[in-house]
Amino acid sequence: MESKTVITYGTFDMFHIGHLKLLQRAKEYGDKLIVAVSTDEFNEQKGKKTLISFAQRSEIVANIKCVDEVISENSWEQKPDDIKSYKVNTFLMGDDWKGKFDYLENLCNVVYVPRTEKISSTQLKKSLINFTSIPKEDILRAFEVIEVLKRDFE
Ligand code: C2G
Repeated sequence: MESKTVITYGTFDMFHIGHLKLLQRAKEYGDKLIVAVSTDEFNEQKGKKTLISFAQRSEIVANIKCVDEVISENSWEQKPDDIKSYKVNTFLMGDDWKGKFDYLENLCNVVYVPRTEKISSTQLKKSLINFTSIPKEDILRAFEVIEVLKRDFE
């Protein structure tokens, strides 16, 4: 039976369950999943700040069980060439991109799947920032309380 190749693109910063579910859904559309990970330079073009470097984001994605190959995403324009050179049958993205890549329909199937709710790298970064906004003395006080509790339970 002819093998079917699926491709998807993304930053995959602070890898989380939403990214994993997306990749697992993508793999349902074929037997080879290629993931194009946005480079740090391309993320600058996208105006996207990332915490984790391209090298680490690529290594994490490459080690996800359902991922067969990782390539770099360096530009918006590379998708048609990638689809042709990798003989892609299906291009898949989360539905926050719905409609944005329909122009690829003359090259392969274009599929948008529902995003996973209540999780995003942006939200994770925001909660990290909120933590830094807690007054230092409150954090120190919390550590004092923990010390007392530890003594009580020894
Ligand atoms: N995603 C998801 N659920 C979330 C978060 C993300 O399904 N809670 C999906 C997105 O819809 C996308 C993929 O996971 O399909 C990667 O998301 P990002 O890392 O945010 O990728 P993005 O910055 O949108 O880059 O050329 C396309 C761009 O490179 C996509």
